[in-house]
Amino acid sequence: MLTLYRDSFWISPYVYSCWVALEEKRLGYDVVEISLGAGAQRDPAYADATVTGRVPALRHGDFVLAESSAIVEYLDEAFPDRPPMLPRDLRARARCRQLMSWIRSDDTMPIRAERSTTTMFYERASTPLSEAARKAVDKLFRVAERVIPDGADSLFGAFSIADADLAFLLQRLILNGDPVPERLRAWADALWRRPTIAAFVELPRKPFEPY
Ligand SMILES: N[C@@H](CCC(=O)N[C@@H](CS)C(=O)NCC(=O)O)C(=O)O
Repeated sequence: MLTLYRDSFWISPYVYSCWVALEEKRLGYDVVEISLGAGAQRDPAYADATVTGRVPALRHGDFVLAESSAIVEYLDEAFPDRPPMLPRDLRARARCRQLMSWIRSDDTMPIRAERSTTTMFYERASTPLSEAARKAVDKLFRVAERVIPDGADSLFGAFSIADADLAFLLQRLILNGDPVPERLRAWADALWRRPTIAAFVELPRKPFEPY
């Protein structure tokens, strides 16, 4: 009943969020590759079905949805008996949504550009961070310090998709050898060992072809 449309190299952070949510919920699903290099996201059938023609997308029966945050929230609501990916508490859920949006916002763009996901799963970055990226990193550390409770392994008392998203952003730096405060590094490394997340990291990947 469920199909995840994913990028060819498993390097999309947005595919990652959806895949982790599907795995955490132990939902059965098929996977269909959309080759961004070949422009498959612009194929009329895909573009029409997803409305916005972006990857990832989720098919559930005859309903197709794009945008990773919308997909994860849909999965929570469509399968309420499975572990939630957003906290059930009203304010924690709002904070989780805030972090999901912020992690995808312009504030983090220099980090995402200079420590792209190819540097996580293929070849490490070879250039130091620019001034703009260092400022973005400083803000990321301030945000992470505020939201990660001391000694806790998750932001809201149980795993949520914001844990997965924030750990992924921190791992862009950690994996590339950029300095990260010890508390944040330990937190992100512990999440990187979480079975669903470790399974994503270890997915077989074909050789990368730039697109
Ligand atoms: N905000 C979207 C971002 C999705 C996104 O940027 N997808 C990229 C691949 S990682 C894409 O579809 N690029 C091709 C295009 O926009 O034509 C989400 O959270 O799902």
